[in-house]
Amino acid sequence: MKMANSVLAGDRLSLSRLLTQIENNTSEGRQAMDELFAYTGRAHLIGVTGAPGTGKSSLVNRLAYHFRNPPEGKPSARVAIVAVDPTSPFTGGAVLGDRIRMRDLAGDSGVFIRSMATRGALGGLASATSGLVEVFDAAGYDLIFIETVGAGQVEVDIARLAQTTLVVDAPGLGDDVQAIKAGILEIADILVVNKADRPGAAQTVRALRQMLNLAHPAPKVFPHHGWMLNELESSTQVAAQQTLSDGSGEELWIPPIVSTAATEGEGIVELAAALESHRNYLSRTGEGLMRDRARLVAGLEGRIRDLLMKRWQAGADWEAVEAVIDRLAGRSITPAQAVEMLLDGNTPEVGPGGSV
Ligand SMILES: Nc1nc2c(ncn2[C@@H]2O[C@H](COP(=O)(O)OP(=O)(O)OP(=O)(O)O)[C@@H](O)[C@H]2O)c(=O)[nH]1
Ligand SMILES: [Mg+2]
Repeated sequence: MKMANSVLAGDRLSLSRLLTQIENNTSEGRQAMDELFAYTGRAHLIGVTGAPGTGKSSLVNRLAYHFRNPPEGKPSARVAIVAVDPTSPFTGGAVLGDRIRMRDLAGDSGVFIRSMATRGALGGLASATSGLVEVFDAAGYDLIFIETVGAGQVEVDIARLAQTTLVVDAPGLGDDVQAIKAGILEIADILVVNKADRPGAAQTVRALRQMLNLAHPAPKVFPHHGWMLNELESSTQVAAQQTLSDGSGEELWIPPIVSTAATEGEGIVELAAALESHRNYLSRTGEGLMRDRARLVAGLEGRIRDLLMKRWQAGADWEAVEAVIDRLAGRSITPAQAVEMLLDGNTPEVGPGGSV
């Protein structure tokens, strides 16, 4: 059977092989992705980012377990986890020790965990991640967690893949991390203060709330975010408090701050409720469709850039190209003029020193 068909049929070995093909950017992998594309667009893509060691993997483990074993009356979701360039290996849950029987997760056929090292992604990390996510989506995983470390351009690019982005913070990080945080705060849909069992957690919540207030200065926004785990009476309250109107009838999403202690399993129900609430917001307001379009357009633009470059390279007269580069290096033409000459065959009228 073709790889794409086996993946659709739920074969884990084929899925695993296809993921490797995509990481290696092979033509076989690209072909399978084309065949799978029509089956994508159904999963909830959740980015999880934050400084090293804040507890992202522990939280994802807990959330995966929660959605696999939901409270009565709710269907259990299939969960995929992509850990991008983890600084510590994703163990499938061993970090949690015996508290949560992670063997239940590791041996669960409804969970698939994949780690990807930066060096493993030949076609670029963001595009490889996007490929893996698409395959999981087509394979019928309902929730796909994408874990990344840090706050660089790669994390921001990867966050663009996600429909919901969790930014994970923890008490006791240094000032350099505080600076990083300002950058990732902008991409946060939900803020998590993990390690709430540690001293300083309340202070971390306060600091985040202050940064949020700077981002959302409207005074009436104030009471709507920043509630902590202990202030939550029930998970339904999470759903009720997260959006407000900006007065124009448009619904705004205010990132909630959720306190958790992943190792204890505290706050996981509330965090899961916040995730569902954000997903409901995305579908209710049409924002989800907009994000999906934006993601597809970004991918499209990348492909167009690549293809146009290849076409131009294939048709280029390399001697002429060398000659233009010589003039550029000699400062007798500008980069803009060089591009014009190479793409349109135009000769600039006057060079910067009048020496064309
Ligand atoms: N006290 C406490 N420790 C925690 C909590 N959550 C995670 N940890 C510990 O923090 C350490 C890092 O946890 P991870 O889940 O690996 O953190 P991470 O953010 O995925 O780490 P990287 O992927 O390496 O950036 C582990 O030793 C965890 O046991 C928590 O809520 N409280
Ligand atoms: Mg991790």
